[in-house]
Amino acid sequence: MSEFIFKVVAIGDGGVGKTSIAMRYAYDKFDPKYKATIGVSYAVKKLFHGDTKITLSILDTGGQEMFDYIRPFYYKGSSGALIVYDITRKKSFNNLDRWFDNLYSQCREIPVILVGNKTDLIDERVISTEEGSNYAMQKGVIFYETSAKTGDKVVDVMNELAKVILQKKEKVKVLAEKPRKTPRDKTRIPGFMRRLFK
Ligand code: G3D
Ligand code: MG
Repeated sequence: MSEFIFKVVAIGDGGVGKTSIAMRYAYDKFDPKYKATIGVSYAVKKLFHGDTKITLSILDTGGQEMFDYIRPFYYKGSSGALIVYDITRKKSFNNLDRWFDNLYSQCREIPVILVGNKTDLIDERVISTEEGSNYAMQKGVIFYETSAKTGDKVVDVMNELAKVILQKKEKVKVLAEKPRKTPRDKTRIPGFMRRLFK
């Protein structure tokens, strides 16, 4: 059995529900009174993918996104990211380009899932599922809509993110393990020995 620890970041405008998604996923709790302290904290959850044990640690900005686009240290060492917007707030959707640029400027080729949160607020929705999904397609990322309040699709999003991170990791491993057939290897074995084993 193999075991991995993946750090993932949730980014997007303040108030879109990043902390709530992390809380819902890690503790199955939706607590509107929860207010992250300034600084960063992790919500940690273990899961299995086949016989691979994965620990996902979701880093929380602790509200620092309000002040500025978050600092590079926040992204450092991340294996994957959720970029979250609020389906009831157009501005959070319009800012997505900046969040993508911000992330990709720090982490290249990182698996990303776009998340439209707060689907429980049916009457307040201003961004349609189609708009969200078209935008995700244009960016070449997976798309989900969630509700941290009801828990709808939260586990699915995180499982999917863990899956794509793992797939990417395995692809890299396969490439790294590909046997090298270099002339150097050949010359190391004397000719008469190579003929012996033919
Ligand atoms: P952030 O971490 O992205 O800044 P938070 O966002 O998780 O702190 O959430 C911001 C506000 O949105 C919170 O309300 C929270 O309860 C609410 N919220 C988060 N997710 C959902 C959701 O799926 N549905 C609904 N209806 N509300 C949600 P307050 O009132 O504490 O600011
Ligand atoms: Mg937060």
